[in-house]
Amino acid sequence: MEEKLQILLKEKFNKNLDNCSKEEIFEALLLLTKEANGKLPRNEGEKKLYYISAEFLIGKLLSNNLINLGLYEEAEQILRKHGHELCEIEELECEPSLGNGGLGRLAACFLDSIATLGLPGDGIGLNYHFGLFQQKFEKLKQKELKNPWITKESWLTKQPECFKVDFKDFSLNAVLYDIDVPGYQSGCSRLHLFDAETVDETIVGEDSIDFDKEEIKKNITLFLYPDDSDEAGRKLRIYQQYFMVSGGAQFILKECEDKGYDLHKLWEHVVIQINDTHPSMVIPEIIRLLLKKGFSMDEAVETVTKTCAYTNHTILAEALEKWPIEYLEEVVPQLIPIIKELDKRVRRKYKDKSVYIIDDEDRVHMAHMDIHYGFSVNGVAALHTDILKNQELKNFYDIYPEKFNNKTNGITFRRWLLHCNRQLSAYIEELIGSGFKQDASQLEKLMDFADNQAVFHKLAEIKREKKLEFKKFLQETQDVEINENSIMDVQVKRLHEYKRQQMNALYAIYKYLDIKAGNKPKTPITMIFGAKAAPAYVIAKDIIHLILCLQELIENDEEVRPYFRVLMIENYNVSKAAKIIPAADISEQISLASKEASGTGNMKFMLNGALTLGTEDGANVEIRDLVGDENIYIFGKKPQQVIDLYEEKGYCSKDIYEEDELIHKLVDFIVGKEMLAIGDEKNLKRLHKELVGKDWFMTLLDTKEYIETKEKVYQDYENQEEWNKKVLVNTAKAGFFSSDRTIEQYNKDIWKLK
Ligand code: C3B
Repeated sequence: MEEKLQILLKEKFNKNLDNCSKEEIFEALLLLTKEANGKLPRNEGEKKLYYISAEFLIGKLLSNNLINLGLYEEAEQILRKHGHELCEIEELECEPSLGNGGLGRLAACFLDSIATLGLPGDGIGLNYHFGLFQQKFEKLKQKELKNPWITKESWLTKQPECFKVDFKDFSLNAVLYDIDVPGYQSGCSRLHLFDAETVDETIVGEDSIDFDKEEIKKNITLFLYPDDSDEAGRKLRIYQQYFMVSGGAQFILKECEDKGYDLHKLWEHVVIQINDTHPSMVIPEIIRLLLKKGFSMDEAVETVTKTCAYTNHTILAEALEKWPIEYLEEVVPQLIPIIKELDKRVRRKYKDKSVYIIDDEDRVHMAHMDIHYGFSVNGVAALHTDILKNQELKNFYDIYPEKFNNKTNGITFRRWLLHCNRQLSAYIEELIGSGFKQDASQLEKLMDFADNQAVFHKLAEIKREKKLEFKKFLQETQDVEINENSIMDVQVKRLHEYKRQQMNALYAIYKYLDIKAGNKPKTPITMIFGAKAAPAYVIAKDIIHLILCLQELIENDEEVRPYFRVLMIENYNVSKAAKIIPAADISEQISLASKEASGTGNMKFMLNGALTLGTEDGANVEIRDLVGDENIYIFGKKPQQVIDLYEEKGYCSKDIYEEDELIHKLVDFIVGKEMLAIGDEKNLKRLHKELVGKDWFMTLLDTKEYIETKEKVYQDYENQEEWNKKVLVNTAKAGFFSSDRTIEQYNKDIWKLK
């Protein structure tokens, strides 16, 4: 490898490892890695999976590729010999921002596992030039900027194929850019990203993410989920979705025909996993293409239904897409007769209006189309799937019980342990050998050390080392200094009211006032937030403002600051997650029970030895079942209680606010004189009004119990021996949450690939 690197440096820059820059090493390593990826065998078979998703939050790739190729250690040693550090080189890579949060990151973990398990399967998505926006804090508020990540040294390889995609008034050529996905000591899969050559990056200014939403040819793949608060934004989203699925459908059929397979037996050679409803138009699009090839409608419908499977990732109404049929008519009129025919077939069979595809208001329910015309419907955690079967999609479950199944999410341990926590990974290897790297369930062997003081001690030492690394990173990037001896209490995830960052902020107010009243915590506490809010989500942005105001208040308070700090990380993304999670002691998973479909951050924290403080929601429930009640902190109302409250309209935040003195005080602090002296009255008052007058996600319902439980967690931290025992159990029991397990289950129950 050293020789190869030297040759590359010589050829490209006329330099060698001793006199080249970090940037030059990065480029040479990228070329070397790309070449090594290219030499891997493609995972092939009689039947192939296409995972279609509007998001693939892949993160930086260099180090993970090196790990999977088995080249990381060698590269590290060679560079060190010549005075370079691989961990510094990897910082130079731009992070592709091709996803929002959990759903996109899950898709990336899945590709890693598909490749690792040697399954024939690829991803299909879009090549957003500016991806998800970059977040800046200005005047204690979120500001959005574009996030260009494609450079000449990127992983994308342009393919010769291109496909014509027709819209009502014009057509675009869908060009393919591919990224190789090497498995861990295995073959290779591929991520295919569609793009249009007409896209014009110059229509976006330097200082905002505004652009003309109606210039579709120029903007189609500029941004991920542009602000869809207005009609032009929503239509652009339909353009994007159709661009992806039409390109994807043509590509899939072409691959199938090129291999000489009969399209009448499509399902024997192809399975399409539809990742949430964003790619749902692939169903009518494939039908349309098959009709053009001479299929009868019955044949086309049967073929597609045996080929497509749908994953549901949320029960939030706002995320279950329903497109007005007139929008679809304006963008893709060719699909309308097909969608109407699909709806007609449903109406002929079922009287129950709630299962129709087109409703009384002429809106097309994308999920309904997926369920009727796909062969599998899965939720992403046991609780979530139960809620789908018994509540949200009950009427569908009654019709098609055989289609419903659960696939609890997972994460790739290559990125979320082997790479982000090399120290912990090395120590685990010392204790139980290297088998866990191939088979995560072997982590369970750590239970043999559940009473071993020396092991606890070492785990604590590694945690402190990761805190120090994180401290250094923050110093360099955000110019703040944190205390490595403090408890790191972390909530990092997208900002949404149902995830209840506002409840954590209310706790921060509680703690601030408590310290002011003279109750100093034994061990200092650092509360860390990281979250982007959708640009048009007003209350979410108000919550960010509140947190930044609290941060400011405490930073300037000499009395409180040594004991308690609030810190919001700017532009939280995959790379930052990899630095924060290994340093965390407490993992905040405090969504309103029943609302978080699964969560995957919860799994990353657990694996890295942080204890969960969470509600009975999503995969938290499965974490608790695995580690036992004594190794997790669960609080709050249960899912069924919450569901009942919604159904009976039995929740009134104002009553709690009026009746509970403490809650009243905490909520009013938001608009008290300290805060108004720092923040923007308009934002703070709006948030206050929302909490008292509406509080749709029931923050105040659980606040009291949250405060009590969190106090207990901090107290328990003081007994380090007991604490580190819990830490060990959490890591030991995390094996179940490997995405390799998840993918094996998808394959066994749904895909059936060889
Ligand atoms: C998320 C859910 O909110 C998470 O609970 C879940 O763990 C992940 O998906 C992965 O399944 N989700 C998301 O990130 N974006 C959506 N549009 C819908 C769900």
